[in-house]
Amino acid sequence: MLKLTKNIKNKAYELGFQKIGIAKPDFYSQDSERLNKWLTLGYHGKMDWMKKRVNERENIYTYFPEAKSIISLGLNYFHGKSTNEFKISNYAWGKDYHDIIKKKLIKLSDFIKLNKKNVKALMCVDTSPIMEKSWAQKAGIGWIGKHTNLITRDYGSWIFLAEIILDIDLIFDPIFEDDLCGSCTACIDYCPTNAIVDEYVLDSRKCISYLTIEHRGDFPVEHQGNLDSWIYGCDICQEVCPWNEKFSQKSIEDDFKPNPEILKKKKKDWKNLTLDEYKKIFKGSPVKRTKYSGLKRNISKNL
Ligand code: B12
Ligand code: SF4
Ligand code: SF4
Repeated sequence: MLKLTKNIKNKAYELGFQKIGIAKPDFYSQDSERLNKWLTLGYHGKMDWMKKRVNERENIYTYFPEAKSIISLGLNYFHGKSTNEFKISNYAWGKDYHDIIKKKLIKLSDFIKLNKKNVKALMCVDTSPIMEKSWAQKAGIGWIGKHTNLITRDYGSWIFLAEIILDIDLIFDPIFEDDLCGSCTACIDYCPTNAIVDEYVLDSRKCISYLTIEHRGDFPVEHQGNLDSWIYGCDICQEVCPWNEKFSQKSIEDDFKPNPEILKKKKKDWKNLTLDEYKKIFKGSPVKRTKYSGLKRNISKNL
């Protein structure tokens, strides 16, 4: 078990992940309670998919009854702060992380299967109904900050999370028990829409990231014209975090390198963005999630 655990970790580092830890699956009632409270308060907005599979999200055994170990992985994507007239979150400057990470997960899963016959492995990145930040914290990777993102000591919060859940035992890492936010409240103070309604609690309906990426159709009246120059996602609460100011490291992943077309655009270029240009610039990019119509809506709300 120890040898296999070590080999898996070495392979994950070799594949380019910066962080890896192993969590013990269990039903954690506190996570379940917080998730249900969040949904009851309507903080998920129109993300009905958060509600639909709540039974799996709140209980890993409903999603994967045979779960015995959860390998939690972190990939650094940081490439700098946005200084453009219209801003796109730095996680979306390059290729879509879902595709990049999936390829790495397949390689890691194949490696595990080669070392351990008949193992059942479930790969997750973002879209699976599990609470990725909580599992990363339980795997010892970092803590959940007041802005609700998972922060690491050595890369800040600019890391994507992914998991491989196995039906075999591995050696677990100790849970990251510390909360290193201390008395800081920078993320709450600087959020332009007061979306962090309480420490560690986000109301998506007020969050620019939700509005520009997940919300379909026109914006509710109270959020008209309050996008603070963001046209896809928002990085403010992460940019002002002292842990990011101190420990951010440039990503070594070629696929996350900024597309120069995105960074050189001025306000007027965005205003005149055509469908053909959109398709060309955002081929294989996360920005395709909001579609041409969504991006045009976000641009027009910032004009
Ligand atoms: C839904 C979702 C969103 C929603 C809601 C965000 C949210 N905070 O829940 C929206 C669209 C707004 C969003 C935005 C972003 N997202 Co998002 N999102 C998700 C998704 C799919 C589910 C998150 C979830 O379960 N939310 C439910 C709520 C209840 O959970 P929670 O807010 O984390 O609450 C927990 C804690 O805050 C804590 N808590 C609550 N109350 C209290 C009280 C106390 C006292 C304490 C100690 C703790 C505590 O307990 C809760 C349960 O553990 C995950 C992927 C996944 N499958 O997990 C990605 C994910 C969280 N997103 C991610 C990213 C990158 C972003 C953005 C940074 C993108 C951007 N730049 O625009 C922003 C960040 C905005 C922000 N400040 O959080 C990454 C985060 C990586 C990381 N290092 O943490 C994830 C993990 C995707 C991935 N695979 O990498 N996202
Ligand atoms: S992503 Fe932007 S709008 Fe959302 S909580 Fe952070 S600072 Fe506020
Ligand atoms: S800005 Fe401060 S309070 Fe917010 S997550 Fe970072 S350390 Fe925690």
